[in-house]
Amino acid sequence: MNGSVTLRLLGKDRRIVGGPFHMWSGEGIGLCLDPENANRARATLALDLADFTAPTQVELQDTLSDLLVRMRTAPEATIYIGCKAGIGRSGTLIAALASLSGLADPVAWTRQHYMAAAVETEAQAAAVAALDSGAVWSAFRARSGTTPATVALYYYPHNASAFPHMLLRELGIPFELRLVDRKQNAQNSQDYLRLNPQGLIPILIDGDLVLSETAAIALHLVDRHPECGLAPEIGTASRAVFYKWMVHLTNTLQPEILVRAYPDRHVADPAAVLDVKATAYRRIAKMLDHIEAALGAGPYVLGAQFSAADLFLAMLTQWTQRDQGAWTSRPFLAAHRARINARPAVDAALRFEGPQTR
Ligand SMILES: N[C@@H](CCC(=O)N[C@@H](CS)C(=O)NCC(=O)O)C(=O)O
Repeated sequence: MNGSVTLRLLGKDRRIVGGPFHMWSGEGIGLCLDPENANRARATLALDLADFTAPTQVELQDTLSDLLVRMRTAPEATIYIGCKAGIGRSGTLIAALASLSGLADPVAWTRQHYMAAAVETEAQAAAVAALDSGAVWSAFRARSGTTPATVALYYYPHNASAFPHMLLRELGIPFELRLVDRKQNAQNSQDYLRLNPQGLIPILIDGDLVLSETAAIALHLVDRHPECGLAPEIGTASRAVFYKWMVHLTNTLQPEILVRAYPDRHVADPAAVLDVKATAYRRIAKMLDHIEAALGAGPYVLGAQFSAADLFLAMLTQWTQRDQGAWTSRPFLAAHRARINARPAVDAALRFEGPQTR
């Protein structure tokens, strides 16, 4: 049985054919997943998996990063992924590639577009769900010799830096985190003010570049790493919609949440603090209603395609957690937040930053 799909990887549409590996013609890139296959010795790449078994995360990351290296050097090549019948193990690797390309529900997508019976066991589906794309990109860079210089992010847990922190982990690039200890008012220290005269977190250092503004940092990072596909291609309608959401989030919801968090900065009369807070909350609620309606079943901000805008939204919904029911009463936002937080790279960032206390 054969099937084929097209997936956008490394900024290009790639044709991926799956099936029994003995049917691979020898053209393009051949990935063999069946240790007993008659064609195994001719394979470009091989991962020996017994029938009905799932790859470990390390095996999956190694194999996918090797495959990406081959795709990079042979941009026009068809990729043939095969095992004994082309259903379970091959379906798993195709679903893992779909996940890497940012598609929502990659197993369901693979069953719909490749083969209805693809991905045969729960362990195979779980391996796809647990895939850490940042780890794959990082391994890909190490293997292709394209590892970028380390960037540094000045952060404080659960501040606006949380979004670029999650993004750096999704991109899988080497980075350093530098704590700006707000408990010690370090954002107003001489050293920090030299980097950001506004005394605001975050700042990204990339070579000679010192960049403030969360949204600008994210746009810079996705542009520097187009291979990761965390923003649609420049010049397309999807890219325009991506810009719309990035700008919308940075100039509506984010500043309004800051008003609610620091109402005292917006009043001359301390007695007005509660009113400012209540008004900001009402405005936040309206903005969340708008996002809830626009997001719909999504499941992502851009629909089927995961992007950096989802990390931005996830950070902001996280910030509204103190407003009882702000997102729990909005099912699409609640599902979005759960979906994004379950991503291995996001989970690693959140665990690093620790529980949000405010
Ligand atoms: N528009 C800026 C806002 C940054 C911002 O307000 N950061 C807050 C933390 S979430 C901060 O550094 N506050 C320190 C202070 O107000 O003293 C961005 O998105 O980077």
